[in-house]
Amino acid sequence: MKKLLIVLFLAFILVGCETPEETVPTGVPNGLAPLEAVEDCDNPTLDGGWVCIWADEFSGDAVDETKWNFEEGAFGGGNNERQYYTRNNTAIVDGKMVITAKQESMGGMPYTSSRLTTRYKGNFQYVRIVTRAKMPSGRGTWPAIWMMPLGSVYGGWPDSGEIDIMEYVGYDKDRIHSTIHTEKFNHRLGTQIGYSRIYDNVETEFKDYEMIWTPGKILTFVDGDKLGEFNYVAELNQEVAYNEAFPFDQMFFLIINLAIGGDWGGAQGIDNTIFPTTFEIDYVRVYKQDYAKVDLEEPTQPGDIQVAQLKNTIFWAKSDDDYGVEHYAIYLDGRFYRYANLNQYTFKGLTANQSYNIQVEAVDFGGRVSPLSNTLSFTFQP
Ligand SMILES: [Ca+2]
Ligand SMILES: [Ca+2]
Repeated sequence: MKKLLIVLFLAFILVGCETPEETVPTGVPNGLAPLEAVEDCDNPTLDGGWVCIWADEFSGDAVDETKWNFEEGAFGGGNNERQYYTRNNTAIVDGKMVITAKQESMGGMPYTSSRLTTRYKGNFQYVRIVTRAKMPSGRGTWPAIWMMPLGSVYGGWPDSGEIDIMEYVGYDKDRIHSTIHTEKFNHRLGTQIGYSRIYDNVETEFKDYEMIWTPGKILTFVDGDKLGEFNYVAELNQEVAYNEAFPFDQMFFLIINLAIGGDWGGAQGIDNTIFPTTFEIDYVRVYKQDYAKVDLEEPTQPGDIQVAQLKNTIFWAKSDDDYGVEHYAIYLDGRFYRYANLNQYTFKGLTANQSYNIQVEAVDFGGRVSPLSNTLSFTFQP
């Protein structure tokens, strides 16, 4: 039997040597293949191993409906907005997508405009999005480039999160806003979840509006200047489940719209002399980091597992990694139990009043695994 195994093993090695491309596609343990940039992206790679996986340069004659959906109707965006959204108000002009807001009655609303999404056509997680846009002008305009969750795994808005890469309300000239919405992030902790800053000439010049989203962290930028930073910090979130603080571990899709009026955009009324006004987008490029090339070191040992204030919940110090931790594996009495996306976990359905020895290890995107953490003795509360 032993001899047969050795023969089989040698045969395997020989086969492996003959076709190395097929049997060993990359150097990472989980076999991720290197990313290929899409052909229709004018800037296919960015420093840091970012590869363009989805893009629209708006270079055709019409909106590419293999990439975009129009959301049409008088639904008011949930904010009492005053526009009727129709596809008629969007055109591709000179390499740009132009959304025009007009003063005209349609479907019971006094204005028309457009709203487009990439839902089911461009769904993303842990990406870098670079858009280039020029804001409309005037009191009553409310353009935005933002993201909503593809599935509502943590519940309806805002429980599953919303990422506002940029928003602009025309009555507050040149002030760009960047915000996240979650169930409890701001209320419980008093931490700021929105940022805003004045950038010159946003209504007359195109600027890059950008987001870099990695596990537990979202950064936003205007022309490379960091505007927003949103982090998941388990130590500060002991009283709430991670998803109530930071539900950004799921697929999201992109939305681009120009609202008119509404609770925020219309807070100082609508100036009817501004119409028509346009929101112009030069490009949208979505990048993913090529883990097969940049995620090369194993994560450090997770540290300091502790019992949180939230019932039957533990948290631990994040592991460091050259890219980031995709998930943590939780062990109960030495056996694998479940994965956690962030550095907090709530146990359910264990035996009441029983004590368990808990350890955690970090796993990165390349499949490299950290050393196991220290052991916490944890008693499940009924
Ligand atoms: Ca373009
Ligand atoms: Ca790594």
